[in-house]
Amino acid sequence: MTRPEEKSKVVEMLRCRRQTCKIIIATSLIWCVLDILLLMSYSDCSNGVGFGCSGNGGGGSGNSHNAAVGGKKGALQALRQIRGQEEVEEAYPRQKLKTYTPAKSVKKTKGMPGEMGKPVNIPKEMEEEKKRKFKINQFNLLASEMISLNRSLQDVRLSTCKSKVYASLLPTTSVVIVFHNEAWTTLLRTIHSIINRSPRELVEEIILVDDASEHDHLGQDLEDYVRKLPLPVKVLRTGTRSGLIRARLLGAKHVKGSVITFLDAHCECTEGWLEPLLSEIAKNRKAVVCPVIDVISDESFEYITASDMTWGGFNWKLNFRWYRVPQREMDRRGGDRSHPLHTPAMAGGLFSIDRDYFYEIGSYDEGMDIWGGENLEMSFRIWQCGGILEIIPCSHVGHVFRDKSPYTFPGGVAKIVNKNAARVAEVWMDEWRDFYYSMNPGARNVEIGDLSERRKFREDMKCKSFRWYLENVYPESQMPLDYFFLGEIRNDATHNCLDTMGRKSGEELGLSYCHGMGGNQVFAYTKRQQVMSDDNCLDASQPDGPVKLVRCHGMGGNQAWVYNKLDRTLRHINTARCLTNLRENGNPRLAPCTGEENQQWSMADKFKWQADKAE
Ligand SMILES: [Mn+2]
Repeated sequence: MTRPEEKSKVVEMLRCRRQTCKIIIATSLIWCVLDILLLMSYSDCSNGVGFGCSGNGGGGSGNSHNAAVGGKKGALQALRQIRGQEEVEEAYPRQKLKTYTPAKSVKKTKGMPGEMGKPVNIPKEMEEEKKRKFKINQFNLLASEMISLNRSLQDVRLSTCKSKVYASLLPTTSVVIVFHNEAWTTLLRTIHSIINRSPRELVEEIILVDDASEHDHLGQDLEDYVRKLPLPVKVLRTGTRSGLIRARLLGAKHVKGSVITFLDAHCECTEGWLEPLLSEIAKNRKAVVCPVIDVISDESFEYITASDMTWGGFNWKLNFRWYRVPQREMDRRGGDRSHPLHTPAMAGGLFSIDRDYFYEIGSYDEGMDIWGGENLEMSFRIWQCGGILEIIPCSHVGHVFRDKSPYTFPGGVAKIVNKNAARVAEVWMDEWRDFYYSMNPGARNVEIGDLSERRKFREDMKCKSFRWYLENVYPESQMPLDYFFLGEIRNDATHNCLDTMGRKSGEELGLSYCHGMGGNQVFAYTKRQQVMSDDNCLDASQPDGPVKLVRCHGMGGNQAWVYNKLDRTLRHINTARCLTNLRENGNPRLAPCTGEENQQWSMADKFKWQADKAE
């Protein structure tokens, strides 16, 4: 290159740079102006005087979003969209974001069974074959085989979801699917539904992790099949049975996308499932997000939409359960059902998480085996260590739920699940661990392994207490925040103990020989004057009627009791009667308070420990 040429090049570069500077300054100015406008319109309306406030005084700041009216509304909406994109670009460097085109709807294939998510009916003459095949995976394999791998589904989203606009640039994801002896058709339908219903640009790859399957079709056949798919699909193999956690960690290690999406191997992703998940993470990389998990019937493979009004919780046994979303959370979302829902816990099979955040927040507890408890462990960890856990109501993924697990657990299911849950309790639940142990005394004796690493993580990350979690994330929990007592309630006359006898909500409270083993004989007496056993409370509706176990409502009323430490009576407030052991081995009932021995209940034993703090 000669000198003059070089010089003109330099001049051109300078001009170019000046041009860039001008653009940068101009855009900054524009943003400044927009920011001021935004700040003004979002300024606190609680005093009713902010710009854009409706001016009716005590409207509360919650109304500020609705306060903007008329032409300004549209302008604001546009601003919000730009704002949304800005937020995304703060969390992710521009080069990691991709523009994308939403996937087209999957068209109905005429004549194929199960199209549009309809149930499949097996003809009578195939009943035998159906039964035989059901045993292989514990779902109707024959039905699954009759359905197209590209089956069409209804668009199950709320109408407000369909019109939502997401940022035009989003981070990419890798989908990690772990399987063990999965059926060919369910696994492939999962993969096809991802390919069919995700914006192509946003799925970096699908990573299949085979956890030591024994079925032939999951070997070379699978690798040959996925090679021909229009998306990169990797097949990794653990070699020996490693369990869900270690298999997922292996998959995660190979992820190239910015976000990891974990899915089960028998799912169907629905229209628009991916964008709302990625969008939420793009706005806040510490958000761990789950789709609404719809039900694919294990009997007919019908696609059944699940309620967006349920969230994840757990009981004293640390079983994950779906419960109704409380009004408190509806209010926080301004009554908008399409708005992300803060959930205390996740089911664990299906979720998306920023890849780097997955490791920052402690990935998984590798001391856990096979399956079970890891979802609660992760839920507590996310909340207590500064993340948020959400269900995104605009994202729906179907999952085949089964009554019975088709897998074998080395050493037995109970042993593994007890060990995993005990690790959760020991590391994350502080004093509330005793609810788990008293309900599940067998867990006290399991070998739980070394906890030092996980405890150190909790300390290093300065994670919050379980009390904080119960107060702020899950006030509706079955585990009471403040309680005076946890343990058996013994009658002084007969030395029998209150016993749920394993009965369900609506059934009568029992009484039986005190065995000292916890479980059905464990009750908590709470600051809210409840006598609880797991999610049921002692409940009496008439002065002479039975005392029942009824799902705790936390509203006092029929479930309010006062325990008197001095005369040791347990008095039902509404009826002013006392819990009485009328005759040996009969169910305890209410009777006028006499102070006799058959109304004296002792709550004093080794479990009593939170009394001082609660009083
Ligand atoms: Mn599953």
